[in-house]
Amino acid sequence: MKTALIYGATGQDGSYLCEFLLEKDYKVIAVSRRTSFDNTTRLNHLLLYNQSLILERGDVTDSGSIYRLLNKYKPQEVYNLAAQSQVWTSFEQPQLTWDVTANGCMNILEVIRNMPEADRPKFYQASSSEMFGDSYNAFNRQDEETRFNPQSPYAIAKLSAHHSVALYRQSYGLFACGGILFNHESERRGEHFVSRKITRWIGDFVWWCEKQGLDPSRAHFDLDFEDEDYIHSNREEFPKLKLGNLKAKRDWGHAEDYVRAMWLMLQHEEPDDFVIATGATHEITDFLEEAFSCIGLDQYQKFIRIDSDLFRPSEVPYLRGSANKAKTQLGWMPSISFEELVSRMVEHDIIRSRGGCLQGSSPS
Ligand code: NAP
Ligand code: F7E
Repeated sequence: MKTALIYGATGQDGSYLCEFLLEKDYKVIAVSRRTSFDNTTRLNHLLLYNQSLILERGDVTDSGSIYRLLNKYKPQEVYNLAAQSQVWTSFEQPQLTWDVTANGCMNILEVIRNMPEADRPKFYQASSSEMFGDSYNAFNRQDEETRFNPQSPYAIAKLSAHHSVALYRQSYGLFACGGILFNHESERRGEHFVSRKITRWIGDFVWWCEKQGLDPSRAHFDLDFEDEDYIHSNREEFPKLKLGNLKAKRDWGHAEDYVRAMWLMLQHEEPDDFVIATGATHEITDFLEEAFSCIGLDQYQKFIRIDSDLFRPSEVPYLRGSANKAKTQLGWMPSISFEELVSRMVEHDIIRSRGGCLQGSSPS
């Protein structure tokens, strides 16, 4: 039985990766940082029934704890998904972002480098399409050869970690891979990312309508006042969805597909970097249209407000990846379409707002 150790196991990708590896018969060490409130909501459905999943406390900013865990379990594979992963937050907390997202990776690499060669695990680093910033190639895509031009403290920290992985691979012969993953979402996505913010709002809006006996797809609302912050029914009001820049384009896939790619990278004969993306790009407005259409509404414009505070000091305007290398060398292909991704998220959040209990879902 192989052992894998995951930093960032409590996050969106971490929970899907735990499921994936358990299905492949791994013993999985899920590392979670200490918080004052339960942060294992996305894992609880697995922790309850699975003997092969072990929860450990640890933090990537604490080298001693990394040393302790890697030497205790001697895993064959280590996945570093830990990060301060919100781009917007990285502008407000750049040093924390650097400590966790850049130094955290270096701390793990250093522990692995200092292990006896026979004990060294293979290492996966969660790199990001944000590293490309505003750069793309002659085919209007980003691939492994595209120049990096990071546009946020988050992207700078990720690029530093990405370069560290390449350096340790070349200099010390570590089996270390950088997965340059484009945006991937899911029913377990953090609630401050734009996709989930939209689908959570829709879930709450549907619930608000149902409470009053209204059909959300029918025009029961007073929507004449587009500059107002609230939607009015004859009895109650509901806050509109506040968003920032709707013009940015993202290449969105589903996290379930993307964790498979992480594992495939570590099964490849040579360590390398790979772009993982769907190859399609959509504006935030496309996501809105698709999500609102799931509840029979075709005019999302009337339900949202643009909030200038949500614009970033610097934006990544256009992401569209080319995953040809992963397709040919790893046999990886995405299986979940943009439309399916959006409808799964909307459906999930409607049930959740109604008070339904869902696997791997966060409670707030
Ligand atoms: P996420 O949901 O925000 O998960 C991040 C994880 O890191 C959480 O488990 C978090 O713990 C943990 N963490 C934060 N600080 C830590 C620390 N000091 N020590 C140990 N763990 C710490 O992110 P995700 O969407 O699953 O993404 C996984 C990784 O891929 C991240 O590194 C992200 O930057 C990167 N990435 C994501 C995307 C995407 O579109 N999702 C694309 C490219 C790259 P808590 O649960 O306690 O907060
Ligand atoms: O923003 C715009 C925003 O926060 C997407 C992380 O997983 O993917 C993610 O980073 C776009 C941006 O994700 C709101 O300006 C408009 O253009 O969902 P997001 P992100 O910044 O692309 C990469 C690959 C990662 O590596 C990151 O870890 O949507 N946008 N209005 C908004 N974004 C947010 N969050 N909230 C809004 O209200």
